[in-house]
Amino acid sequence: MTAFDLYIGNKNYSSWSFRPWIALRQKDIPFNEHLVPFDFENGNPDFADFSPTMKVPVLKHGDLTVWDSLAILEYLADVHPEKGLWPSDLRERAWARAISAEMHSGFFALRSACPMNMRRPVEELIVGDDVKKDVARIVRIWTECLEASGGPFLFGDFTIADAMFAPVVSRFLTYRLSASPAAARYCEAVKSTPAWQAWEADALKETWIVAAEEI
Ligand SMILES: N[C@@H](CCC(=O)N[C@@H](CS)C(=O)NCC(=O)O)C(=O)O
Repeated sequence: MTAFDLYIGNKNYSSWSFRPWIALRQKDIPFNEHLVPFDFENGNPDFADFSPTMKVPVLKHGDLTVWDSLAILEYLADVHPEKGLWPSDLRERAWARAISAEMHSGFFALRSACPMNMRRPVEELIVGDDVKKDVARIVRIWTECLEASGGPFLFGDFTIADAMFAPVVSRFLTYRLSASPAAARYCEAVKSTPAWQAWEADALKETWIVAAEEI
């Protein structure tokens, strides 16, 4: 089969890149990784070589280019139906898609106040009401899914929904955003995956600093 080539940004900060990467690794789908670091001032002109939007992640599969993290994950699910990237049950799949879309198009307060930054020492961050509202909604999503599925992941086994929320898990842990025991158990389950551990080990070795993400 034609190889997948995944273009990503800095592992410490690139929350969107983390989503397809963790899904590919967690589902044992082989791929070639191309890490192209951001240029913090002006954007990296090298992104023009592979990305129609000058953003990452981008997936290349033969002569096909797919950009946008959720579109990449959908494509991987289409190419590898046997990998269980979406839940097999119709109703669960609908729910998984709904929460993935909600994640993809929302939670702006959380995203801007609490950037993904795996190197940042773990320390509680005092956040405003808008972030608290996002956190409460996410905890509710996770709790409802975990109660219905029994865990350890949102729909039992690891799916695209977990990949979509992996960067949020990172933020919850780094900034100690929730005291919910269900959220803590879920964060631990995602963080314990071999795929997370491999990404984080690489992120911790990076030395690039994006000042805007260091809050
Ligand atoms: N909706 C897009 C967002 C992609 C995105 O914003 N990527 C950021 C990195 S996490 C980026 O490439 N930024 C580079 C830049 O803006 O120069 C997706 O889900 O892939």
